Amino acid sequence: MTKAYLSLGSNMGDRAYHLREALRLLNQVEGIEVRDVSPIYDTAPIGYTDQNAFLNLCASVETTLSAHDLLYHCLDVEQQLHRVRKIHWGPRTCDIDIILYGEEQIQDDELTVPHPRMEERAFVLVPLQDIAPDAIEPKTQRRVGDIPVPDDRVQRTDS
Ligand code: PH2
Ligand code: MG
Ligand code: MG
Repeated sequence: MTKAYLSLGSNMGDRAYHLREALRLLNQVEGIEVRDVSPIYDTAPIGYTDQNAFLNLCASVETTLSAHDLLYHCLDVEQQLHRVRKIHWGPRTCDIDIILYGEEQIQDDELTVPHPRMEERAFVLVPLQDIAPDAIEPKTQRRVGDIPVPDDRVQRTDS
């Protein structure tokens, strides 16, 4: 069993529904158990700023899957939610990124873990610190709770 941390984001349609549905679908996968789920944050878009605000959360999962098989299922759940998106002719509705996979460091064509931009993104760090302040970021061996959070707008919602 490995504990992994995922970042989920949505900025299209019923954003909270997409996040909840993604967690439900992930939890249905054999070998993935969703454990802790952070509060949902309303966050300003980072990178491409000409798009709607996101809802973001982080979730921990216990998994018997390899990191690459976990990634496969994250992309598959995105795909299942993309189908809904296609019906609405909208852009993508749900992004699921692996932030940490145990304390492993992975770098290949498909996957980089820890997520290479996790420290630049308040929308990842703030919810991650909610559920995993004592998790270790293996590159620097720091506690997640000790990583300084960038000053982006993230606003906790009631959900
Ligand atoms: N995801 C991105 C790019 N920018 N900004 C916010 N606030 N939240 C996201 O999840 C996000 C983003 C690419 O995956
Ligand atoms: Mg992403
Ligand atoms: Mg992604």
